[in-house]
Amino acid sequence: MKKRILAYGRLNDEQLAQLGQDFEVQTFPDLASADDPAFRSALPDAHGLIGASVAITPELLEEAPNLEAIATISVGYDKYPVEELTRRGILLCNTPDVLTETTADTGFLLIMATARRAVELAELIKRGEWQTGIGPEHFGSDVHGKTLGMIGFGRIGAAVARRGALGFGMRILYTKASPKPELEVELGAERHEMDSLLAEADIICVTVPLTAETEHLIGEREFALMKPTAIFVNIARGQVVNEAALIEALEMGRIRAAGLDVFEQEPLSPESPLPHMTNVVALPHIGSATHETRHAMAQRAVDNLVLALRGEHPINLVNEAAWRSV
Ligand code: 8YV
Repeated sequence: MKKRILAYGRLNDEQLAQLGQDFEVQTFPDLASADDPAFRSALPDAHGLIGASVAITPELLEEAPNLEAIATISVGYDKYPVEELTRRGILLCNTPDVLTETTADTGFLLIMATARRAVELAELIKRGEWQTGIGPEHFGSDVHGKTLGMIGFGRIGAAVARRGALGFGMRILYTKASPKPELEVELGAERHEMDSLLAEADIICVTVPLTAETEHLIGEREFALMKPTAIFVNIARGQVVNEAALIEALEMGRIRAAGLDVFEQEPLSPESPLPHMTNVVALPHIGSATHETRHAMAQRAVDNLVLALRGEHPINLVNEAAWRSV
């Protein structure tokens, strides 16, 4: 009997056909919640899951005794109970590398848009308020030559920093548990303690993964350490930042502006003041959302799942310990 896959991510016909060669595939287009009754009732016979839209809880795993592998179409895996998956010998595969450059582009898009007030000033034209030359009340601040503080210096953080150092002549500071000597040579990056990075950087960009240690890493104390002219950009996860503290820092003018691709609650609640603030550029989590990159991510997830269900080592495995127990 063929193994069964529940596919709730956006896969194209060729990708579905690739899965269909060896496996039985049941699709759940636009699955918004794991509580969906059809999805729930399919779980007991599922050997593989592929998608990114829903959180997989330990309770849900109770209903999936045959599950062997999950391929998430994302690099982040904060929606998955990794320890529990490992305990059960279920492989968790993600999609690093293929989204690095696109997500770094999004970081720079937010840096540029906030520093140069692009969205706010585009709105001004729409309102028919561009009557005379733009005056100092609409001036932005330079990006080139400034100091960029990276909170997180993994693949995506390094790609943002590379754009800053090589394209914009920026000085790069970073905070990370282990030093990155090769990036210190390549980009002249300087490793700092968090507090001195916050105090020295003109632009601060968050790229750390969400873990128990990074939850609310940036809050009232950290915003207070930043320059009043600081621009704060988050392309990681909303929960890394205490959003109430961020709103207050923006409202009180403790920092100048924020560029946000991620929020504590997604989709963002209609009550949130953030997208309405003139000093905020808010995007609906588009970090990796280009045709090319989403295609590459879906393909990587398919390849990972095919390998995992064939008993071969997937290209990207989050929980290596689960492989050893297979
Ligand atoms: C995706 C992301 O938008 O890969 C990640 O971790 O945050 C984004 O690239 C998201 O996970 C949905 O696929």
